[in-house]
Amino acid sequence: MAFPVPARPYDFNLDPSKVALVVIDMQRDFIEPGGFGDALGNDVSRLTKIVPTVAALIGLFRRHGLPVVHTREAHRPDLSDCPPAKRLRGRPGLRIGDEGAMGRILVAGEPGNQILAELAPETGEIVVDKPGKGMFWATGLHEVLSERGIAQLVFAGVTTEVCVQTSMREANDRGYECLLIEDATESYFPEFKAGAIEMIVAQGGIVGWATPLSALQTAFEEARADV
Ligand code: C5J
Repeated sequence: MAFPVPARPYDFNLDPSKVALVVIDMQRDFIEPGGFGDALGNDVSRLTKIVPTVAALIGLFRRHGLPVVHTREAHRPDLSDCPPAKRLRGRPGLRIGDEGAMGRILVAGEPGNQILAELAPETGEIVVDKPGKGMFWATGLHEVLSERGIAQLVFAGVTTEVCVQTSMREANDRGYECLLIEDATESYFPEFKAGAIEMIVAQGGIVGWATPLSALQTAFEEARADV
């Protein structure tokens, strides 16, 4: 049975029979020192801080037997799915495909491309390697979710204004209702995180809803007490 989750801009009506959790790009390249995010000059410690919250959110979905999707920003080793416009952008010390401290940057199968051990996918969970910022571009994920009757997505991961927001916008256009867990997402830039959340919930939830993990946990507990 669906139940309300207090959220902005108004309650999110969560239906456990239709919902999945999506954890975006919690991979070593973005979060650990020596990875791609670090090479771009970012303070990765901001991202490390959300790991316990993301782990608790994943645990909540697993305890309720609800589906969990994990994404990685990952390219094929021959980089045939990495447009030159993406590889050549900016002036980083390391580019996509270059050898870094944790193997080749953003290349599938490399150590730096792995999801953090604390958040590792369990057998049966969906793992998506995405060559773009959005999780639907060139992944076939919409078909997989549609087959399972998923119509609502709860979002976590990094970074809020890049891959998380892009994926939420893509999900919107495909008809999903989207709830972002505010303390389970992070950006290298606090003002970008805050701005992205405001953009998502503005205009009556033009992209979706946002709420802290505690509100989701309480809503699950109250829904169970009502049964
Ligand atoms: C970026 C991401 N920031 N996962 N990727 O390039 O947000």
